[in-house]
Amino acid sequence: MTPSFGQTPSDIRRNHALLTPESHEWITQPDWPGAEIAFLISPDMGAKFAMGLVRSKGGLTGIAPAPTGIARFVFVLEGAVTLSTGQELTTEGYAFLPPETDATLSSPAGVSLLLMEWRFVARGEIPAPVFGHVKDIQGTPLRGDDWLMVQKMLPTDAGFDGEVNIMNFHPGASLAYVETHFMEHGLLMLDGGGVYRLDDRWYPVGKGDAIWMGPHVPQWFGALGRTPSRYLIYKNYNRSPL
Ligand code: UGY
Ligand code: MN
Repeated sequence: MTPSFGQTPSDIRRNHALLTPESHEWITQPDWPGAEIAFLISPDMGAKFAMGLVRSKGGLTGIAPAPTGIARFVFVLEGAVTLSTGQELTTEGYAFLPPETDATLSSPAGVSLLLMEWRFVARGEIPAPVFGHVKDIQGTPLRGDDWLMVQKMLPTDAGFDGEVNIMNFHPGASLAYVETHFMEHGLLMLDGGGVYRLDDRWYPVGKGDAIWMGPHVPQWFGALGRTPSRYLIYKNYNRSPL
């Protein structure tokens, strides 16, 4: 292993953070027997949600649902997951498990997952779980730009308090303007790379990098290179700031 001499591209600021893979701290947790978790984003840094990577060499057995009131979103990065409710998720398959969902999660062999959890803000009835696969989702151009296609993994009706999307950029495509909004983001780069502007800083980013964007942080991404870039992005949504 090459010594880092105290350097890392990871950068944790008041309203945003970049978390690069070589700085991840893998821990065990009683709720996830057989797994190691690297929590990358948490309320301790100012976020209202948690995002982590879960990995297991030997598989997972009967991982219990999230605690009361917590919604869980699981995205398979590598391997396969089965739910006690019968669904099987393969690589790039996902599950949204609203609070009080009675589904445990298992994995027959080595697996790697992205995990998002947040305190669910209900409006009317709590929605049913959602299961799907990225390959089955039709993309739509963002603001009419078909070099930037968005795949929405969750329904957009008022029962949902968040969205999780895959953003697909052709090389050279970018967000049309610097966004500023009160909603937060948790992001994982899935492919490609480019430059992410967060607040008044510009970060080179690539596959495996994770980002937290806090409320109102100015944000912009430009995709670089010869191959498309993709990222998964969570956003609290459909709810007023008050
Ligand atoms: O949905 C969004 O707010 C998204 N366009 N933001 C982002 O990619 N940073
Ligand atoms: Mn945004």
